[in-house]
Amino acid sequence: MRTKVGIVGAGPAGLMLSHLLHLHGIDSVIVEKRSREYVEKRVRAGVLEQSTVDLLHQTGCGQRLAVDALVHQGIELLFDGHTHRIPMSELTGGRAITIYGQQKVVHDLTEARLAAGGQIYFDAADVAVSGIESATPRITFTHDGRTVELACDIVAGCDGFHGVCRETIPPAGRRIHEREYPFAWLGILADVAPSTDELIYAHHDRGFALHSLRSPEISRLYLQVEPQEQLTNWPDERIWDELQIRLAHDGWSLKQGPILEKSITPMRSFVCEPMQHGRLFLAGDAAHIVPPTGAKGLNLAIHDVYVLATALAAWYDGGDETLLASYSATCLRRVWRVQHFSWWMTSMLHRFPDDDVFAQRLQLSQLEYVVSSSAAATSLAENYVGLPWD
Ligand code: FAS
Ligand code: PHB
Repeated sequence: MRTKVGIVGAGPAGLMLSHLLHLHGIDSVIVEKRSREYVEKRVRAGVLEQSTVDLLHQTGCGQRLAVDALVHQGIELLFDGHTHRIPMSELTGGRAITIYGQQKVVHDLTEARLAAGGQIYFDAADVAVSGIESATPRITFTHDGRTVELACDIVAGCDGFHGVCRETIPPAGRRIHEREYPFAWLGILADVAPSTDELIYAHHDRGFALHSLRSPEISRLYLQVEPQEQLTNWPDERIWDELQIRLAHDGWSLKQGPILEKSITPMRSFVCEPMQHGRLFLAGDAAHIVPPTGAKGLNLAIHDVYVLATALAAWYDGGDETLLASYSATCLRRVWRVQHFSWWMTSMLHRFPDDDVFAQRLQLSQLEYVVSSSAAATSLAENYVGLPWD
């Protein structure tokens, strides 16, 4: 088999890249190790930046989003028992966030690709990438019992943090920068109407908590837990009890309901530099991981593939290689801005086990400053809604 761009991974990065390439008239094939059902059911991100939403609409994938999504113009910070609203749209000239589950983004993009005749090999096994330093890299895999060899001009590694593509870059050709945080997030999806109109980020002595949502009927909530915590230690009752304590504030109550899904996500910051090697280009979680406190992972993946698709179009249309050559540098500028913002939000809101009173006073002082200074609130707001793309 042969295609122009072989894409490993059918998550948001791989699907959006294939969709954008199609709009540029560039053929691609996606190779995904999981089933379509598994990929579309994975509960993950929920907050879309303004630029991500704009791209979905501009490229014809925003129909369901326009109906089902919730547009939010602010978030709440809760500390010392009081909430403080950050009026983000007011501070950023009207930019907003949109609440729309990652599963729906993946479903909409999968539908769009298949409707346009896109080729996605789900349930691919033994996926391997080779020849990335040659002009004809290959992706080999097993599908329906057959071994398939896919010859490409370009391989896009969109296979997430645990994928195989990053490791095909020779160790001498890549530098890893990372931070492990001394906590994880326990996330739940609950069949209960949200108890808030906008997201509440809570700083508490017992640890961070977040009240997010998915729809007027479904709530999404998170708790900071120990880094190696096991779900078996967290029966539903204990989860709700802890959320009640950490989210409590005057004149407000948290509604509880059946928990539909729960998971624990470790917290890390991770960057692979550079994000390209020969004919291999990494995008999304294959190249970088951010702590979800800034709601950035999915949005950063979309920006990567927007840059890559634009660079590939310039190369195929006119032989201009400059954008491809600067792909990694272009993406890393935003990656490090988003890494810093995600680290800053995480450092300000979480309980660090070895923090002394001095450190806790610094956190509270930072929070007080952010909610009382227009300049500080604007800095949080413009990063949270997403800085405009270059
Ligand atoms: P993805 O991991 O989504 O997709 C990679 C795809 O590649 C997967 O479908 C995988 O099956 C496939 N793959 C892997 N290895 C392969 C191989 N060898 N061959 C073929 N295919 C292979 N971000 C937020 O903004 N907010 C959140 O609340 C949030 N919560 C998260 C919770 C969890 C548990 C996790 C793991 C991540 C969370 N994230 C969150 C980050 C997440 O949304 C990612 O940023 C986003 O999925 C990135 O998309 P992709 O880069 O496409 O990677
Ligand atoms: C979510 O709704 O899943 C969500 C919202 C904000 C975050 C992380 C996750 O910072």
